[in-house]
Amino acid sequence: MNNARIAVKLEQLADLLEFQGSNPFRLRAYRTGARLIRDLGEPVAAILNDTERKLTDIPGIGKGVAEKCIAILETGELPQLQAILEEIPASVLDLLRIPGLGPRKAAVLFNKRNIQNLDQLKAACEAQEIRNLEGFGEKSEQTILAGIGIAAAANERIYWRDADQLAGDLRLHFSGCAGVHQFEFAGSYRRGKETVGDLDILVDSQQGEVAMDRLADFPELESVIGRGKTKMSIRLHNGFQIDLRVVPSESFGAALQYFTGSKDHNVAVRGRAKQLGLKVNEWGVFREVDDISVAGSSEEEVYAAIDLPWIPPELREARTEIELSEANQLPKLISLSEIRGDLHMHTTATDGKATLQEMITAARSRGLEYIAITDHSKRVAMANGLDENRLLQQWAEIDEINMSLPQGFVVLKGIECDILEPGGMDLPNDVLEQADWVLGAIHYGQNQSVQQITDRLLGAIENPHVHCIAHPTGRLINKREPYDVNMDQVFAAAKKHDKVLELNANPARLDLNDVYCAAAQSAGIPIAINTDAHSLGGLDVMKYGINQARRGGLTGFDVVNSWSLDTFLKKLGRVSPSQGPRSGAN
Ligand code: DGT
Ligand code: CA
Ligand code: CA
Repeated sequence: MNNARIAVKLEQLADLLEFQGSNPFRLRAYRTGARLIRDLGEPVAAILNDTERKLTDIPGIGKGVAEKCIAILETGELPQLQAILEEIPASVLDLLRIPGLGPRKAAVLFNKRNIQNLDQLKAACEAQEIRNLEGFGEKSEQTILAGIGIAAAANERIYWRDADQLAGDLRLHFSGCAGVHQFEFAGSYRRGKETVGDLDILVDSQQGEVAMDRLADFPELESVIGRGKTKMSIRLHNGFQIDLRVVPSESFGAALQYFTGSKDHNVAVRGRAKQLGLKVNEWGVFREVDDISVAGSSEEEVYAAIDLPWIPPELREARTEIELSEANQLPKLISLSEIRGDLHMHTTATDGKATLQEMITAARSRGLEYIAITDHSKRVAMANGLDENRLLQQWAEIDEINMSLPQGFVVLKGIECDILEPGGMDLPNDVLEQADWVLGAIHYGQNQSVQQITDRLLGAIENPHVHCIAHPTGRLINKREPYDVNMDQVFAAAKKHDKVLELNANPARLDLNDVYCAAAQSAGIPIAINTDAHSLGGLDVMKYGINQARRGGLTGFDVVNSWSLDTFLKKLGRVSPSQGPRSGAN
């Protein structure tokens, strides 16, 4: 039982209780507990098995949540959740995923119209049966129909972060499995895609039965979908699918290439092979004339057989990678170890869970050389956003801390300043100009017209004191569409005014997306990959941003927080748009 699965059960319980109209205070405890458990650096079981420690020692985890964790670990189930699911079908949870619907309205749909799932809701909207319910109207029908797509996708695809956790569990489960010489994940997971539809495992073994038996023993298994001589598919308790394929060593590279995809990339690979008189499939690369194998055991071999340098999986989307590879101009993709700074994070001054000092200590222990503290500005009253006085006070505190820090670590004075609904910044220029680093961000009025949203962003970019736009499109993967915004104009303005755009590394945001990262790169707009941490654990999401950056083809040259502090500071001094160290093409 991993932490993610415990967290999911707590979240489901909270959702269903909310659906039933329960006390919000109790729900918040479950949701907070779920988040803390998900972000825990070790399995819950390890803490429970340790006589020296208690779950309730973790700030934010109370007795109720701790008892539920114990029940889940002991029985695999949560009795209270089971009881509710006797009355309400689990499919109503899908209704809650529709942006803007919320548990209360979903409850009306269920109680008054017996709507239990997305298909029924879609049909009812199309038949215009919803508009007459209390609290609903014609507009709600349209909003719901638009949101059903997001809810359905959320049902089918999980965040890369969650796939990664599952992949870790599977890898561990297969460790020491007899006869398994190589074990790799392929598919969208290996390509680092922001969401993953299913996990594809590839095993190099002569004993397929043994490997498949091992998969059949995976604790999260719900059912076996199919099992043959060399392949097997299973479904997990949470509905997620795992595919396993067993191949011999001499085909392992070809199979890894084939099942990593993407489909379109493979079409391009096969087309190129054909021109060379070769045939590529999951078993190897073969000469068309006599079917003799020329490659297969490694991916490098497979690409070499069609006269190409190996292509990193993140780029295999049939965009520009074949041409770049052909010209030997594949970018040297950014890696986590190149990151030196983190330019977006919160503290307890606003909605962060850790103090300024704790964030600094945590950032230092993660090997960073500089960070910017960027709490919210006052417009975000819900998060206790900072007004001028509190901000200046925080900056004074940072000045003092900087003087006591050893060489090699610097805290920059920043702010995540709201871009107000009518346009303009939430804090006056004479305050912003004292900052080292100003993020402009939209949190309100996200449903405005394309013209309004675009003008607000352009206004922020044109403001001489704003350095960077945070989460530029505002999307939340599987939860909220991006703003209606003209990104061509945003890119043009960022270029003209020499501004940075953020790639927010939160696994639910990953905003800019991969395609926009590539567009920014070709426009010469630098990117800051930031964690937007609201807790100490929040600093660890950088790796998800790195995935997305790699998919966008970014190198250290493109990413400002991979630069040395000196180079980055020169950039802030607006010396010139391209002061970064050129890591160049390899
Ligand atoms: P996902 O699972 O929806 O996130 O995306 P993928 O890319 O992992 O897709 P998946 O799991 O259906 O298949 C993994 C890879 O295997 C895919 O990227 C290409 C390859 N593949 C799978 N089925 C076929 C097929 O029928 N034809 C071809 N050419 N390739 C396939
Ligand atoms: Ca897949
Ligand atoms: Ca698959």
